[in-house]
Amino acid sequence: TYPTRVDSVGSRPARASETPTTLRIDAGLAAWIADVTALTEPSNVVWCDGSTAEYDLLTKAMVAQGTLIRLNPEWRPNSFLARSDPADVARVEDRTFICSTTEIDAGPTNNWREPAEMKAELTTHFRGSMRGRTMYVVPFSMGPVGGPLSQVGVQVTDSPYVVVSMALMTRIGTDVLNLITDDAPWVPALHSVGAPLTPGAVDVAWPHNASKYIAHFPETREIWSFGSGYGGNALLGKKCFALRIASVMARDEGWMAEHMLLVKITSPEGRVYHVAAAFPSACGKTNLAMLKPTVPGWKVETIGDDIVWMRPGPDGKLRAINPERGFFGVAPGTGIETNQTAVDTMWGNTIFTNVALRDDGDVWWEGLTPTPPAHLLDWQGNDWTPASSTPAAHPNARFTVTADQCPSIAEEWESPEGVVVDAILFGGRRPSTVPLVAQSKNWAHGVFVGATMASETTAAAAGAVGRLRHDPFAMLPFVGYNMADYFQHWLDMGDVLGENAPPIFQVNWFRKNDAGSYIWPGFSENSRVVEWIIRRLEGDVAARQTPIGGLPLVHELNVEGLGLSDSDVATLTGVDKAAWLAEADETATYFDSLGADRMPETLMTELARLRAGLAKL
Ligand code: SAT
Ligand code: MN
Repeated sequence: TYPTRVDSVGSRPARASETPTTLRIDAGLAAWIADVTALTEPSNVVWCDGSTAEYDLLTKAMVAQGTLIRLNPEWRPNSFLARSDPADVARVEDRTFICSTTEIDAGPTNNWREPAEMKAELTTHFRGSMRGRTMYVVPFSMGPVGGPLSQVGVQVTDSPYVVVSMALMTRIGTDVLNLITDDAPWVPALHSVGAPLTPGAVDVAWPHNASKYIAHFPETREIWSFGSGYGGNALLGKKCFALRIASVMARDEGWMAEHMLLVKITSPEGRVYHVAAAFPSACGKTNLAMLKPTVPGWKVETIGDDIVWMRPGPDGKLRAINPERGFFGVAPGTGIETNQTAVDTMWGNTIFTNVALRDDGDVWWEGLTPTPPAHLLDWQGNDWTPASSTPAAHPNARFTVTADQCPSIAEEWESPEGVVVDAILFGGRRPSTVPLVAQSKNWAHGVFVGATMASETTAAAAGAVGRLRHDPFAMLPFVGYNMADYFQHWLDMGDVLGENAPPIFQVNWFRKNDAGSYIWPGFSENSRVVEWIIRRLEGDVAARQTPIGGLPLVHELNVEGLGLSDSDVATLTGVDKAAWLAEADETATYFDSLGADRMPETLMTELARLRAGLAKL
């Protein structure tokens, strides 16, 4: 048992002896914890065991403190609402840093800082930053504990909200602690909300610091995050480890860490396929991961909704796991009409952040139900009615829940060796140019398609929404090294995989017509595109070869009953030559901005081929 199970509010200084005595603690870990304790000066240190009792203790304490509101258990058992500070609601990309020794290794797409300088600067912020607070030590595993594709880390945090969120999103606790040894690599992940409490001071519901730093040290595989309590900035197993640090590990070790969902698809004939798909944040990954097909006979089951780690298996085929344990999904737009499965997943044991509170003690957000309740408290706790001019929920409001509650979860979702990837999809929000679906000509062309992805920005990151930006592989904010080198790594993986490399498809659910409305209904109807893709894998349908890839023959794409006009279908399955020529020019400029000397020759050749092909149309 742990000697420090208490969640004390005392101001007793932490002592090194407060580490669990009945467990074997790796000497390197103990030394790091001692250093961090001396630096941040918490009043208390708790080693988290990952038990239900611990979770309950923390949520109770947060309810008492005002950080969490317990929802009406009749509607939403063991569930809570957190209201963040309005200045801490999304990832802060301009405060996210890749600290490699040389700037060129971070590349032009990342904010770079010299590692020693960044550590010196951050040390001044972390000094005493946990005063008056409890420091939690959270050993966590990304992927099934002990699995061949899994990795471990230890997050230190002074936020109990982060601890319970990590408990839902990753595997935490004693099992993982036992894996941390001198000779096995683990990632130290230091986090503080940066709001020390002076004796007698009253805490706020959502402590944070106006000065935020999300810093990554890819060469030493460390994370230092300061000043934010928001998911993507503070749950360090997620974007910071499973994408930014893991992308560097993956490059060095011959695997891939990607911003992808992962699904199992069963055809009417009972054949099983696994598909990984990259989309930027808040572009429908969770909805596609939980797709309820409208096409009879098809079944889609969920494996992951945000991050995929892939590695060639002993048979040479690409195998993938979801390194996470839960979903941190966007609430607004997730509803009974768009994603009933997600709604069913959150029946209980869920933490909601920045959604609205109903008078009956349940939650609501835009899109949950077609009609809003007559009265709510909005995400900041203010009275709200349907006549209000502001949204009830923040556009980046989130639900946090374990994946095993998902009715569509696939039985193999926790398979430690992963599932074989049969196809890879790339998508984004593209109102123009990009067709509904196109099959890449080969791996190199698929990598070109991934490298040239663009999407309209969303509320998942602080900043303007709806602006088209390049987002290669949906990894723009998540590649922990030079983007051109990352493209090269994708090309290298194709060489390793050879004929086992899965086919790549580009998809776009967001094409608009001249009147500015979406042409494609999306959501469940995306199963029609999934059907076409699987039929391509099976060789059952043809593709019209064009410079942008293989497009569906109009009569082989199932649009029955959707009420699309012939011109709509032509737009969805056609090549807009002028738009693509402009896109090619834009791509040339973009590739240039990534460093002409570093860009893989193969991608420059693909661009030349695209231009030559378009010229002949
Ligand atoms: O970065 S988060 O994990 O908070 C969500 C996202 O932007 O994909
Ligand atoms: Mn994401």
